[in-house]
Amino acid sequence: MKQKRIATIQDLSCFGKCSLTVAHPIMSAMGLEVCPIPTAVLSTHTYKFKGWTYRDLSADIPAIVDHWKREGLTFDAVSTGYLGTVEQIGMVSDFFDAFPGMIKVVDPVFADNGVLYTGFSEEYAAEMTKLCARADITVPNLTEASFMLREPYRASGYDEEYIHGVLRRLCALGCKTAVVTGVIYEPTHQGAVAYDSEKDEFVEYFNENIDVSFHGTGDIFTSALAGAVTLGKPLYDALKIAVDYTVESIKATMPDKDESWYGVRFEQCLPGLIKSL
Ligand code: PXL
Repeated sequence: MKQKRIATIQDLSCFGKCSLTVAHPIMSAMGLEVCPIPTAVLSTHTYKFKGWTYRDLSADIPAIVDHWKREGLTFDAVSTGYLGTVEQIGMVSDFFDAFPGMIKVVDPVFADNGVLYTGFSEEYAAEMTKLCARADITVPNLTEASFMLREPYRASGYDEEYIHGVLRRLCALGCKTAVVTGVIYEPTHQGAVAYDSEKDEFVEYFNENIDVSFHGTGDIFTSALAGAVTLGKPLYDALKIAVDYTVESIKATMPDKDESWYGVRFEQCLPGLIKSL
């Protein structure tokens, strides 16, 4: 079988495992040819670190895309994550136009725990919502979903009917499949729930709920999910692969609980991820 090729558009944070430093190794380990477009270079990610550097690479993005077009390259899929600016959201949208027919996975990455990430505005959230509407699969957490739908954020105390409603309303914005992560119906279990609007079908997968918060786990989940979908896995299998890998990575990091914001030990769990394919 021909090797699958995925483009991934997000920042390169030199320290603190997230965005490209997790997406690239994870999807490579899954057997994909990974073609990164780094949107910015930062000395660290922006969560808890102070005084980080930020080199905006926006000007390079259209030039890279033009060159790829001239070379006649094609992609089976594209996966996007943290982007710095509204302008970059427009560039990703142009990338979608430049290479039609790819599977488009968009993780909005602008908020968590009820609030926007540092440096992000309501305007950014609204523009990102439009990009998610163009996706085959969008992967918000419940905070991002609430911003996208302009509904109040519910941290807990919701039920399946509420989550299914959120997913239907996300797909009504335009995306084919919506996946919400971090769903907890009962305190012992956490997982992801998806709605495939073309099949009018809900799919869910839960694993144990480990009551800790580690940085970068959203990017790990989305990388494994995008990799699995690009390999042609059905939605349920892709959710299971991504949830189980994220949970294993969190478990492996328990000895580093006090540095949970550096990122998780996803590297030592790669053999298990490969076996799960
Ligand atoms: O994990 C998402 C992410 C990606 N890139 C940068 C970040 C964050 C979250 O804080 O700061 C630079």
